[in-house]
Amino acid sequence: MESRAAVDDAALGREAWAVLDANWTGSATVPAPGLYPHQWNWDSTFVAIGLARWDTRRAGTELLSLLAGQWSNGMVPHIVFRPVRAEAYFPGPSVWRSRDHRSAPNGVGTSGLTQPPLHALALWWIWRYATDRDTATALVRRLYPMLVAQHDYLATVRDLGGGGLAAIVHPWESGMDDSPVWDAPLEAVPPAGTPYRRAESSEGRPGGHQDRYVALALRYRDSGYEAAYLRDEHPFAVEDPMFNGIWLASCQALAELAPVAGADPGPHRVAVERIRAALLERLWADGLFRARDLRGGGLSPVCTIGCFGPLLDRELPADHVAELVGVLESPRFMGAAGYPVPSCEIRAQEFDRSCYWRGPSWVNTNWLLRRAAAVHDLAGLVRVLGASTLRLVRQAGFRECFDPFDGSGRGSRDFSWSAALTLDLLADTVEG
Ligand code: 2M8
Repeated sequence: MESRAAVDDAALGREAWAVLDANWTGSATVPAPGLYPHQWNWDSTFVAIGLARWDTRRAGTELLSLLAGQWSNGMVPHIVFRPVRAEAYFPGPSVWRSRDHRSAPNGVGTSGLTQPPLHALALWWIWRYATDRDTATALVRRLYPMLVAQHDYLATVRDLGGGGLAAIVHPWESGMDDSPVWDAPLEAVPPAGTPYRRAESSEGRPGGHQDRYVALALRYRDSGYEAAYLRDEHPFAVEDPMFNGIWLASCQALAELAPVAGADPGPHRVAVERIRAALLERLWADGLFRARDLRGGGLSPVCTIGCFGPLLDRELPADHVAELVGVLESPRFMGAAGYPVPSCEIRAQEFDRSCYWRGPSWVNTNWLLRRAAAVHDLAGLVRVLGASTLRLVRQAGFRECFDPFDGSGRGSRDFSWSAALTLDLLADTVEG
């Protein structure tokens, strides 16, 4: 494979900045040139995290422009469309028709789905590492009520199982679109019948479910994005451990940010306890957290990177932490991959080293697991995850994802979260 092993930290940092600058629109960062010409939700949270130690104002602008797309019911959409090349990505604004919906913002087109709620953790990161304290304080005060509204939406409209967790209603909401965890729940979704047309390259994407992705989006849209429809009729509803683990970590972040915003941290602590109890009661089985299909499928038998999401909870009981880390470090995940962490258990029938979210290693999930290791004081694991992630980008560049066995890059080049999180890892390395 293409090897750039000689790239030193300073050069790597400069290359990362060049990618972020090239993908900067003036108010937000697109995930990659060409393939993703709009602002994506969790991509922007990772970009904000990567910028946090270097440029408070730009990190804040990234989050603010995303939240300009927030719906009045609190939902933060998974895509905020740019008017330029609006239909260059499918499904574009003409499919989602957010402008026709009373809860959607005026003047900006968005999708009707959400993505993992990492926003409060990203804001905490900006606050924690601020280079400009006054800007960070103003930012926390401005964003705090928006994030409270986002969390309220998840706790009400999205608690479709009634057990205290938020359900995703489309694989796109997980951020791990093609994960084999969604294969079984998607079986219950009748395909749209209209062929999925994707202008861009689909290298590394499984073909099987595209029609069902579109069908799900259209059904939800045609219901008027109604909460009652989601509860009673929508055929896809899954409690995902990564989505909920991220939500819990964001509740912990809101509890710390609340005093900065002059608010009471108490409700966020209550939410943390509720989500943790629900994760343990509803998703824990056989030593891992597993996705629960609320439409009848029960707990997923497939183990993926998503199973480790609740490790982000710094108060997760120690025996659960030990079991999870045991699996993570075993040959099922890190132990048999030269370039960890594979997005799916290697021994699983569904594992595919080259297919999006079905095997490749990703910089963002590596970063999340490294953060999880840090909150549990697992210094060795923090070091390994940081070093192996930097080795990936040093050797193959800021690719979208990587082959877990030989480290070669897959998907888009000049991918924003790979570049941004490299900046965060480099800063940590420099700090020692
Ligand atoms: C991928 O998802 C989009 C749909 O949202 C797609 O496949 O077109 C995923 O990797 C997702 O996690 C990411 O946010 C998005 C943009 O980078 O691309």
